Amino acid sequence: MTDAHAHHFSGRVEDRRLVTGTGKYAADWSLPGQLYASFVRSDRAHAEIVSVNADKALKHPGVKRVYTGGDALRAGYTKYFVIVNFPGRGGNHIIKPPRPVLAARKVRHVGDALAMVVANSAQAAQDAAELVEVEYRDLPPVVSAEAALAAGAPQLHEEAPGNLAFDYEAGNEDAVKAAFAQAAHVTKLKLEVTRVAPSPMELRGCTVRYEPKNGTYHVHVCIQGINMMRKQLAAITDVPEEQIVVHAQDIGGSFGQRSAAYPEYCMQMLASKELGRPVRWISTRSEGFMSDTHGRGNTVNGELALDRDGKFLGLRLDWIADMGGYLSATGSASHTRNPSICMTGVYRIPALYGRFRLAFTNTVPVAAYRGAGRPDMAYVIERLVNQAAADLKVDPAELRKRNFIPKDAFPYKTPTGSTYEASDLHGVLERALKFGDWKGFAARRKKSEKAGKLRGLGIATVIENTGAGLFPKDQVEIEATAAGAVDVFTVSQSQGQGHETTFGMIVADTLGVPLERVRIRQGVKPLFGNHTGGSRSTVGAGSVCKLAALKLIEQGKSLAAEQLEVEPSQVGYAKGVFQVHGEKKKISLFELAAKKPINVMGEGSFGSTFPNGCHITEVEIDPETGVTQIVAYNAVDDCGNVINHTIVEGQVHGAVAQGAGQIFSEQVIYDRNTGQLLSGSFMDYCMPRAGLVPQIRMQDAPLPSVNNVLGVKGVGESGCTASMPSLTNAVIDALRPLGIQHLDMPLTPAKLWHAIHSARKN
Ligand code: MCN
Repeated sequence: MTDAHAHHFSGRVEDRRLVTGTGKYAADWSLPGQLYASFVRSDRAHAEIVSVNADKALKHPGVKRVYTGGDALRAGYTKYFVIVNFPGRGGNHIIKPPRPVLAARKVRHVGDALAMVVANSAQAAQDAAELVEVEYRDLPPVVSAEAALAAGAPQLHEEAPGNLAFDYEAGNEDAVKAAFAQAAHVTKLKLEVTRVAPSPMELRGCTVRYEPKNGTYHVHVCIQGINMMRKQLAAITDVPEEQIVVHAQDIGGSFGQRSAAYPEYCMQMLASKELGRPVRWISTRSEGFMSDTHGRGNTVNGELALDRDGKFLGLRLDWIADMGGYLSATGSASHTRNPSICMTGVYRIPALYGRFRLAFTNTVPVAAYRGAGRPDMAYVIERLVNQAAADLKVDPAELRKRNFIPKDAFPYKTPTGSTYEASDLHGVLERALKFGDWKGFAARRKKSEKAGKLRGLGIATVIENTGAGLFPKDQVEIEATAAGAVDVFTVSQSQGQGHETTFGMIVADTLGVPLERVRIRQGVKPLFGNHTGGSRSTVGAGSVCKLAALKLIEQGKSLAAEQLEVEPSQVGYAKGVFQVHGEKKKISLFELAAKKPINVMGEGSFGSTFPNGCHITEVEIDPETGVTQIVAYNAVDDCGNVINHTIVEGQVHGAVAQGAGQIFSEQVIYDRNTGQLLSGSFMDYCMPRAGLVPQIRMQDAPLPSVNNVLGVKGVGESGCTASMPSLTNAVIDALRPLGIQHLDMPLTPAKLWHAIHSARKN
């Protein structure tokens, strides 16, 4: 490799390892003597299991054992963990129907696993799985949440009458009623936030080894953090957390999807213990589509009340979320409390009320997906605001300005109980309007018109909460080693976010040592702390990296003082060297560590931070084909102090691409009559291509958070939150002259072509 290349790869610490094929992913764990599992999955959306006959499969060469739902029931693996631990409307509690880790009496979605074959090779396991004979008694399926909640719908779980898993509310219903009674105008929209398949590059996989000596399960799996995985596996299997060791090195993307302890892993635990050998399973992509959790899936009726001057008076939402056939750990919180935290958006809206109903349907369970409810909420608010601007014939940027929470009102307590710590919404908007040349749009639209194209201008001004988390504090351990390295131990887990670089930078900067000396070690020590999700890692674990490094300096000072034979108070520290004030006597951090490693534990807890931003976009639609080109994407984001701009920009690019993918092409589709998954491969599930988002320009507008020592706000998800409404607003802006007020995502060429042509006929 030439120096020029070496320099290129030095952008992120982890990149050389990852792009030279020396990363270690779930499928790279290969254990001596391992057996292979393959799952038999339901080909029906909803059915009773009459019988499962494994006779032929058991006779297949190499097969060790076939497990069925009865084994899952006998083991008692029917409970699970969900984050929702708060009551809903009228004090009701979330309903958690039992879910045997292999379906026992009923299957509830296509892909529901009902048997597991364990064999000497993956091939034998797969072949034998096809020999398992299942007799079903079909039941009518229901695949949309609205239909599932309607009277007379097929019932999924006897514990959940009417398929209602949870009825949640936020805000004040009476205050909203009063606000609407005062309104000069009410804008209404019914909005669909479609169901999507997160589709990380790495396939899901797990290898479990049971250690009989101490009753410990070693679980090698793709995760977002060891603690969340252990907590869930323990909840399902009743194995104490201390007896579950989770191993993971590199994760090939997750986006919320790898946070769950999936049923397969629990069956592998059972089998590895019983068979006395490690059991490995690596998903195929088709299995992934029907068993990895999906994201979003919300149907929302929204109403915004305004006064004569265009001031927002109240917002009312009737929100129905599709949970799929079973509750996932994160889906229920992601579609109730999460969106309600930022229900006021960036606006001063005195009265808010949202009712959130979670429905069971005969589909794959839904879990957190990049943004976990916040993009959905931002989409709803920002679509309503643009529609209100159109209704009142006001410039959408102007309407926003009139309603922004002013800078001097921060910290701002919202009607749903959040406290936004610090934002400069007008400042960010003004910058974005310039960056996106808002004023010059009319001329550009004319030019497009001449070329026979419909041009639209989109805007979204959004805010979301990042940070906090399930575990009330984060711990980080730092050790300056005899070998001259600084090892940083954390239980957060990068899935592509570049923590080895940014956490390394935080520690290196605080200690004043070169970045090359710092090594981030994820999940190898059982510390307390949160997994990587909710864009919380930098706010949480990142801040603790700083605190721990400061502690290391303090501890180093007393050790240096002993060596230099002075009082600790006489020792100063800079750039890796302890020196006596006003004297030449000194010792370096690594000289000191060479005598004895210096080890400290840092910890801290930090509240939510509220990153915000304004994304201004432009699209050009060809009315002859319905094809949309994103011709400009200008993002201004306030994620507080920026640790590494390139990484932040990369996070925004990636999330914008995911948002654009959902708006223009991605969608999980089930057949309404049969419940079959129609988008079960990349042939019919349309991932965004690079050409969809040709150029994203991004500017930082940092206003430091006051909630943590780094002054950071999270950034990992904000690109989804802003891009979905901004791009939709751009498309609708292009179509509005034809009388089109709204179209639901995905805005495919076919959908746009039909809309344009039927509008022109009328
Ligand atoms: N960062 C920074 N300065 C800031 C804020 C963040 O330099 N002010 C850096 C961080 O140090 C980190 C990255 O940006 O390297 C993202 O940080 P943060 O916002 O703290 O988010 P997390 O690290 O907690 O990542 C979680 C977030 C989520 S919730 C999803 S989903 C998501 C995402 O990150 N999944 C991803 N980005 C992803 N990126 C990749 N490549 N793969 C995924 O699965």
